[in-house]
Amino acid sequence: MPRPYNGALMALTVGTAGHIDHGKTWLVRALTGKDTDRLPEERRRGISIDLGYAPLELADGRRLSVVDVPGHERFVRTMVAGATGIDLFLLVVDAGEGARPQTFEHLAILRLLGIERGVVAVTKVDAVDAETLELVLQEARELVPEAEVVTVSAKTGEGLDELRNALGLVADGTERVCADRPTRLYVDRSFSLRGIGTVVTGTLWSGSVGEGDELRLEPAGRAARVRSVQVHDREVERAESGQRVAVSLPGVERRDVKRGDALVAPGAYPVSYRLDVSLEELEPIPDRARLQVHLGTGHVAARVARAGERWAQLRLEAPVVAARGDRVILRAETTLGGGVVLDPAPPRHRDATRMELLERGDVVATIHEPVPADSLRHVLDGEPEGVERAGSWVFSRAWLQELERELLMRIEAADPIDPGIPPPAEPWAADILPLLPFERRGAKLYVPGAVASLGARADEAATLEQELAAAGVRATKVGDEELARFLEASGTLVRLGDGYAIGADAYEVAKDVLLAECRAAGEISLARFRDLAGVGRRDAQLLLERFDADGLTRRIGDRRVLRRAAARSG
Ligand SMILES: Nc1nc2c(ncn2[C@@H]2O[C@H](COP(=O)(O)OP(=O)(O)O)[C@@H](O)[C@H]2O)c(=O)[nH]1
Ligand SMILES: [Mg+2]
Repeated sequence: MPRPYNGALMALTVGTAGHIDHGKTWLVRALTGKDTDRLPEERRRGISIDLGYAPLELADGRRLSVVDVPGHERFVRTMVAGATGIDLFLLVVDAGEGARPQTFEHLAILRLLGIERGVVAVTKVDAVDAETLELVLQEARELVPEAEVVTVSAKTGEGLDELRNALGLVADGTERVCADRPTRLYVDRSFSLRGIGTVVTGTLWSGSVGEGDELRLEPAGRAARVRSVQVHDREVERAESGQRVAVSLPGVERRDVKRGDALVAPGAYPVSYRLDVSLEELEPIPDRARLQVHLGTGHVAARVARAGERWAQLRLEAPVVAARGDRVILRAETTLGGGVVLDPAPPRHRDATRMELLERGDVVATIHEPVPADSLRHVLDGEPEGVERAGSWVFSRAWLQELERELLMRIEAADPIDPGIPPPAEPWAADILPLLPFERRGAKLYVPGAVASLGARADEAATLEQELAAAGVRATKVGDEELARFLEASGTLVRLGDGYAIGADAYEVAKDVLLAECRAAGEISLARFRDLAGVGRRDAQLLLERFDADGLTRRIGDRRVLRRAAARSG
């Protein structure tokens, strides 16, 4: 049985930074005895979660973990991936060369990620004269005024103790700020081991992970059960945030998980195509700029929708898992800037006012129209206060009052002949409309007790009634369908097909003709009804169709018979 490993000892991680060939890897090797460029045995086994990581013993026995990243591109990736796992920087500057482009860019990225504490090592001092060294030291102090600058040589070992002490000092004042948040780990590698299955590695950003945990791989939404957990190559019962871990997920296929995926507590984080961020620009980032958003261990193409002076909505080509407060790095050819996530699953519209409120932490003030209560979990700790709730929706009192006013205005503008309006079709309608003093009748909303009235159409109605009376059983075309419907409901007329109508009395007359003939002869034809009623063929046809529709008659070929109910009654 492997001895349980107390990972807390490794809780603080130092990330190296600096221009290529300035001596980072050599310095890490001199400090730790571990060559982070060459780990052939572990590489061959392909299971090490510690690639690039080396333990650093301090004079007082404390240990730090140093991560050294080969190559410029991998620096960016690893820094963002470790954003909550890297606590301190070790910026390495070649004493013979001074700061170079990647020195500046790495420093900018560290600042964008909020990694503010660290040490500058001016190295290779064995190879320069005092004058050169003094110039480079001067430059380093100006570049990173907040950090101690130490001179070292990996070759001679000069200054290594001072560097360890300096790292010990900054470590003293540093506390890890995470993470009673739910479990989140971004996958940096995944592989398959015989007899074990799929294993993923990464830095545990928050929460903990232990055997038997039921987690989820996002954005695919795939369930993942944890069989075992390793920290620095040793089995542990439970790993804590900030640690580098390897998690075996036997139920997951190797091809179903890739770098950039997030292993999270189910439902704890949104999966989203949009991020609202507050921007920090190294270069001006224009509206609609296309760039890469680096977040966690992945990056995704995005378009920038700027809002106000300092905010933007990042519209992503693929969904990501993020949380409020996450840092992102924005890159094209070079690093353009960074951002702090204000809302990891914002509404579709960019809204500078909302972003400003979110940045100030005034989440409730951003709530106006209904949002799913669920969506607030990601920007709010605890329950929202001072807002209204209905069903699963949260909204402001003011919004509800506005809605009521608006609906009332629309009802007042509705045709008095049917003084209702179609209700809002938004998903919240079913939960929220019952709060308002309206009455639902059929498909429409009315003021309670509202009755239809002719309003301005009274004259029109009177004229139509005269026309209908004069026409008798002959059909009359009625252009105003609403008026026809109203007059039918009030018992004045009966509507026929094609926009025709006849007076209600005439309809009764025609019906009597039909009933009498059918009872006598058992059936009636179109021609016979036409002759008996004394109307034209078209009107006869329209009337018979209405009788069919009223359930009086049934059509058989070109004849009609009474339905049973009609045959029995009166
Ligand atoms: N003279 C001298 N050369 C060094 C020292 N450290 C590194 N170098 C040289 O600089 C090269 C690059 O160092 P390396 O650590 O690989 O740089 P990295 O790209 O920053 O990791 C090495 O191959 C050495 O030749 C040092 O302390 N003194
Ligand atoms: Mg290196």
